[in-house]
Amino acid sequence: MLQYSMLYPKQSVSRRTVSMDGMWKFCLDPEGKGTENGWADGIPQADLIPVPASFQDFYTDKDTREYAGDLWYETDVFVPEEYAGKNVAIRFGCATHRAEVYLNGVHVASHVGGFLPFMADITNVARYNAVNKVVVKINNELSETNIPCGKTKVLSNGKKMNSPYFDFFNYSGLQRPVKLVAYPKEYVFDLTVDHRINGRDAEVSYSVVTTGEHPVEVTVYDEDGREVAVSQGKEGILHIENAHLWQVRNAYLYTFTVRIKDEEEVLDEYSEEIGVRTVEVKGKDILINGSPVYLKGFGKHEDSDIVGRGFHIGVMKRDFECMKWIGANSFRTSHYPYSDEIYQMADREGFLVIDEVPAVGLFESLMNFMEASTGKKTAFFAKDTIPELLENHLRAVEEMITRDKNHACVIAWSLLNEPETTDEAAVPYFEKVFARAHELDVQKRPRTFALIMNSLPDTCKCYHLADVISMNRYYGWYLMGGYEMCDAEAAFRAEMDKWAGKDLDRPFIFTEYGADTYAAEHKLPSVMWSQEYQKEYLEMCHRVFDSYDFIKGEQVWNFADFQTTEGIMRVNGNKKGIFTRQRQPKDAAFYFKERWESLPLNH
Ligand code: GCB
Repeated sequence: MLQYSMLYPKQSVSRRTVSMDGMWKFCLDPEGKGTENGWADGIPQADLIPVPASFQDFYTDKDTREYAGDLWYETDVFVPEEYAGKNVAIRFGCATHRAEVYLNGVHVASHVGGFLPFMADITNVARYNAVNKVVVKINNELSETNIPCGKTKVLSNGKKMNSPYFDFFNYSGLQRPVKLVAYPKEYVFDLTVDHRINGRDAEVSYSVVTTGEHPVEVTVYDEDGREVAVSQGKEGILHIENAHLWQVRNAYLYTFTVRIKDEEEVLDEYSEEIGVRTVEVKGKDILINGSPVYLKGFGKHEDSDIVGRGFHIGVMKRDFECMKWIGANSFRTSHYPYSDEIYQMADREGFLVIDEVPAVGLFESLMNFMEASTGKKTAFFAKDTIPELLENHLRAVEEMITRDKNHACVIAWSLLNEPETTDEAAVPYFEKVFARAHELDVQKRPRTFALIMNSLPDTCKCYHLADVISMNRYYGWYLMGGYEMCDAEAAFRAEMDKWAGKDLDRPFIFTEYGADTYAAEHKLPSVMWSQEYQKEYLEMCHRVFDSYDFIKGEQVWNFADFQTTEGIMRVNGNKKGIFTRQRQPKDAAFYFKERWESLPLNH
């Protein structure tokens, strides 16, 4: 079990949260000497920078944007008198990729992994009714022992540089909201729910973990605030009569309130909005509430102008509006778990989410999208970095599932993106990750991983572990692009025929397919990179998808253009977006709107 609660910070009769977002002090530490120079007590010559945000795109010099190493943040936080006697903590939405936290010079937390929240307990270190100094040391270097994988090299001028084994910019820093939280000594540490539908009624089994022995009561309220079910005890079953189910793009959220009581006194109260629904894979179908669905949507990124990977509530809103307009019903949180608020919104809007752990780059290559198709092998899972990598990977799986398990929107766990699967050494690694996810999730949601181009029916050693087979395929782009499109289609069909021949009786979805497209480029007849080519390419892929009855979803790559490392393969970023980075439609968006609005739910 994790040392801190992953429940989203909420206000209640017993809980307080205060946003710590705003301008923080900031400085880089290229020499890595901050700790020995006493920066935990306060950082020198500090600039001011917004939190939450990635630090990279504010500055106008390249050394800062490309910086790899330690970076320090500092702010003051006032801890009110009324918090004395409670648990007090600082909750970081994330710190990318590893962090050390100090309060008034005292070390209060360490965390490895850049895309999941953690709490720094400051109860015994905080000065009450006073201003306290918070200092966070972050390191953004990539390695093969932490996810996402990459390496850090040193240039001839002595500066370090990150070389990701993945195709998104290594944005980092305090990229998500930070909150000061106060909650009682005896508190609700965790809540887990699982749903069963019984005719018109629903049975929700629940379990609550608290830090004490006082009795627990769980009450369910409908959207009008009416009490519809109540149960006593840390474990039990809530019976909801005539339940409003959470449906795809037609959400209904009940409020589950957990109270720890001492007679009539409420010691702690915690509420979560929960949709009642079931998820299951049966034969070739993905069933939501017993009915098959076809996934229509995107691989996404948390990525936008200026704030980089920083959570921005306005960007989130715009993204959901674009996805609703185009007729999507789903997205994958490629290639890392997103900010909590995005799942809350997906719950509210009825979107289906494939939740992905940041296990990307488990294939040693700077351009795996190219090299995978050449059959390159890197023996990644035979390296001696694997035990430490696995430990970090398993912890990220635990943090993700613990945080996201109650979200109705989360219908599957994606446990890796495009790992090397052609080597037997991958198998034991995969088995451990898949087993852990199964053990942690009481809802036993389907587990998957995104298969890279060289993970073929006759080369992939790991697909048998996936409950849903997720394919990333680029026939007609990285392979046989342009006028060779007819051969691309033939090769694509030949691969799909082989999969069909395996008779796996399992759903397949496309988690990636796409063509880089420059929004300003038009050409008749088409050429690669033009808007016309993107559409022809997509039409070809859809012809293939529509030919196989076991294909149960299409999530195009990508929702929007996004920033990557610079290089000859990328024109200031990846341009496979159906929307531009500013969230305006390319021509393909109108084509998708037409297709998705006319596809039946069970295509
Ligand atoms: C992939 C990766 C994704 C890349 C994409 C591309 O296979 O999973 O991160 O951005 O290809 O566009 O090459």
